[in-house]
Amino acid sequence: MGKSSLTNRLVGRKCTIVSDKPQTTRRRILGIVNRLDSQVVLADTPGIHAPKHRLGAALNATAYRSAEQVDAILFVVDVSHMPTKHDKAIASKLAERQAGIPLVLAMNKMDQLAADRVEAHYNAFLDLCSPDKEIMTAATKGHNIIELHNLLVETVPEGPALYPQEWSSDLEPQAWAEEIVREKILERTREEVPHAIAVYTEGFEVLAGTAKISLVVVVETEGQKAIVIGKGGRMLKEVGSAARKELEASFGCKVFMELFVKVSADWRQSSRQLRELGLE
Ligand SMILES: Nc1nc2c(ncn2[C@@H]2O[C@H](COP(=O)(O)OP(=O)(O)OP(=O)(O)O)[C@@H](O)[C@H]2O)c(=O)[nH]1
Ligand SMILES: [Mg+2]
Repeated sequence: MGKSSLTNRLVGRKCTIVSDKPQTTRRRILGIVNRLDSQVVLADTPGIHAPKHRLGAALNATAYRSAEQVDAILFVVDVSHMPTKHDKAIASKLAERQAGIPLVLAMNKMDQLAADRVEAHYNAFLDLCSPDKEIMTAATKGHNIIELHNLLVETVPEGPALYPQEWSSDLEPQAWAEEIVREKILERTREEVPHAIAVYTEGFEVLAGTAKISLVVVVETEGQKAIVIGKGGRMLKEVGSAARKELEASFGCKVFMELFVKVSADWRQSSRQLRELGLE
């Protein structure tokens, strides 16, 4: 769909992870867009979907909760196809939003839309949700990002800046480490595996200019554990090395990382475990 890709583009740096697997975003992450004369705070959310587990229901709840007490809602759709049943369901929920909250529609993936389909798809999405403002975007190509930013600035009421100018996100370093490790696993796994993974921090300390991070990768079965570890530990090593490099660049210090894999059957169905992982 492109919510996180658009967030990163608008912020101008990576503050939320992106992958080609559905349900990549699991928590609300603020992306703070600072310009000389404005600050726009975006709340990137999980994608609303038909849940298969307690985790999915929790993700939907996070998304809907994030749409409360906001100055505007940015509804991101994939304009490369006509509105789906799913888009319709979200639109009817959005129609029940609190009175006075403007709706901005971002019709993303315009790069995938055939020229002779533009009018039909554009009109279908406008009819679907009657937005206050709309724009077509291509997050991956950076099309219409400045225009979308301007539209948001025009739409939300003026107020004092909520965060320091140098902030671009509200994530703590250890939460960012968890997200980056999960991203590196998402890039390397398929089918059920990406969905069955969660990452949490066991230790995080900065000593003499080095961040020492211990992270646990939770999976649901022994089979998934074997996949994540890989032959002779190769996969886990690759994940750790890619994550470490990226975190060193983002933290600006040396990173020493330890990764452990733990099987926890049915964690996605367990209210207690979802709460412990900060997902419910
Ligand atoms: N062609 C094309 N692909 C895009 C565009 N925007 C996003 N993508 C791709 O779509 C996939 C999903 O993008 P995300 O930004 O993670 O989407 P999301 O809405 O945050 O997804 P969830 O967090 O899983 O709900 C990634 O593979 C992106 O590279 C776009 O404008 N055009
Ligand atoms: Mg996302």
